[in-house]
Amino acid sequence: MKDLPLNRLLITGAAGGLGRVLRPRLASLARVLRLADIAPIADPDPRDEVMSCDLANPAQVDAMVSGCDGILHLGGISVEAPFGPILNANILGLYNLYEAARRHGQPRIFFASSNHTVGFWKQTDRLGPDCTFRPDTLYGVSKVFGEALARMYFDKFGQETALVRIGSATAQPENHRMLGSWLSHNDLVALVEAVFRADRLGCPVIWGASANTRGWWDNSHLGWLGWTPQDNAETFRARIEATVPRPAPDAALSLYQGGLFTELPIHQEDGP
Ligand code: NAI
Ligand code: 15L
Repeated sequence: MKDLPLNRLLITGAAGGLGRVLRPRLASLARVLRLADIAPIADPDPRDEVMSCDLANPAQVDAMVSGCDGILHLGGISVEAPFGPILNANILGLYNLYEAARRHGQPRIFFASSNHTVGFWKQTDRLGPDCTFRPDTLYGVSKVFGEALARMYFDKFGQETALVRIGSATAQPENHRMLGSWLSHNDLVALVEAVFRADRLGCPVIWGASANTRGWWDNSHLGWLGWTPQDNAETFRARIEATVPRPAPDAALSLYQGGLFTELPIHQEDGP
């Protein structure tokens, strides 16, 4: 375990939902946070560095990664979308990021992958780290690409990455599906810290979920990481039962781990 493990931690997607949650809570990880996004970043801390960067632009990505010894990669398209933006941000963007990392000392990477890499597994299935991918969207497919790319850079060059298949990282679980998929903000912060404080990381698959009684994912291969989620969506079950209509048993929200994403169409560039 390292005390202050990093000199400069890059946070991509820093203007996004999780970026805004995590930024103020990671001060103990690095001397400097470098915040990057294609969108404007509101209210940075005065000690933070702010950079505008399109992940699809290799020169901008190179400058963004230069001088960083850790990368929290949150940036990109985070839901289903037409293939063009996904291709640019999540596929070309990942390639640009890993090539820049290779040129700049191989900073450790926390890759925000997603449960939508395995979304067509049933909620009655229990998954370990070696399960078959069953992506439910082009978005999920792009995260499968990201995991495969990271694995190749590890096997070929020793580039360390945490492949974190985040479930539903919200302040509280919001529906019946999230009783299985929820990742609390506190547990996410603790996971980011564990990933960057570990002496050695390698390239593990990590299920990004709290200790949910109704969870679907097995993290028992991660004893060495020192991350023990503390929260449990079950705490909110009574409120959800009382306030959120229970979906029909044969509805996607009840059947599949990826929920409604399994039902989404292939979005066209200028169509629905
Ligand atoms: P978000 O959509 O709020 O934030 C993503 C950020 O990436 C945005 O600020 C956006 O401007 C930026 N971005 C998009 N295209 C870009 C480009 N071409 N170049 C540079 N920046 C670009 O997403 P959120 O919720 O904060 O999630 C963060 C990451 O975690 C995403 O990669 C998402 O796929 C992943 N994730 C999130 C989950 C959640 O529950 N919030 C669940 C599973 C995965
Ligand atoms: C994700 O991958 C998305 O980024 C997020 O917006 C949620 O939809 C989450 O998965 C989820 O499955 O709840």
